Amino acid sequence: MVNFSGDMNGRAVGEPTLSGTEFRGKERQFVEEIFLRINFFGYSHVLDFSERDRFEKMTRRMGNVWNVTDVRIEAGSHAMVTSPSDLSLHTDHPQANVIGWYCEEPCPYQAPTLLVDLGDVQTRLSRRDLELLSQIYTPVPGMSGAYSPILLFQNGRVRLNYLDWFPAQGLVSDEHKAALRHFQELIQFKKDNELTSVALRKGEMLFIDNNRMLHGRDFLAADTPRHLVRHWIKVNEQIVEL
Ligand SMILES: O=C(O)CCC(=O)C(=O)O
Ligand SMILES: [Fe+2]
Repeated sequence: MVNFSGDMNGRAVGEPTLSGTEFRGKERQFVEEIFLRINFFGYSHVLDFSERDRFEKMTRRMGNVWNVTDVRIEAGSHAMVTSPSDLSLHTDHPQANVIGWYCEEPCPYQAPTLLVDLGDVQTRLSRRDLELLSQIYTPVPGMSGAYSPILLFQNGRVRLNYLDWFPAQGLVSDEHKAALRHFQELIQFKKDNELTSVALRKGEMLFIDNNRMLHGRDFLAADTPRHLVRHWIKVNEQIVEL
């Protein structure tokens, strides 16, 4: 099993939420606590107000921040993320193994970020389906024309890349189509039964394992002031025996 940082041996992780205030001045420990939660729950939600500068320092500690995006509505935007559209559950660019969001301005009517954990996909689908999913490709968000397999075995774990806004490639047999359908049914089941909604308040942060969790949101009003800052982070993974 891969651990991004730190060691979970003997550690009780408790909740996916953390108090930002409690870790003022203890930023190294703060980052470790966030990683523990990302490993355990697939995400971590930092409650209470932090400055944007603190978020930026934190993500730089976490790894290589190679893309920064303002997630807010831009008139006439062609990019889904900056349009008022709902976003069905998806992953972002697979090389962003952690995504961090900082809430500059919340949505007055609470448009939450929706999360589904696929960390157990290997036990929920048959071996054959997993193999077939590694032969089906979906687009890589933010890189027009680039595709990546839905499922990839990397460093002993599964790395997901999934998006349903454009047709998948590689559906060459009925077996492939069935495997994709089983994957989509699993997502729907989790959406109906195990959905996590995180409505960020001003100054709060959310971190997810983007190779494991899917995220999305409902429609936004065209005039919402909602503004999240998104960092795509390439974390140097450590492989540890647990
Ligand atoms: O607006 C959101 O909550 C998430 C949007 C999204 O998919 C992203 O920032 O990658
Ligand atoms: Fe996204």
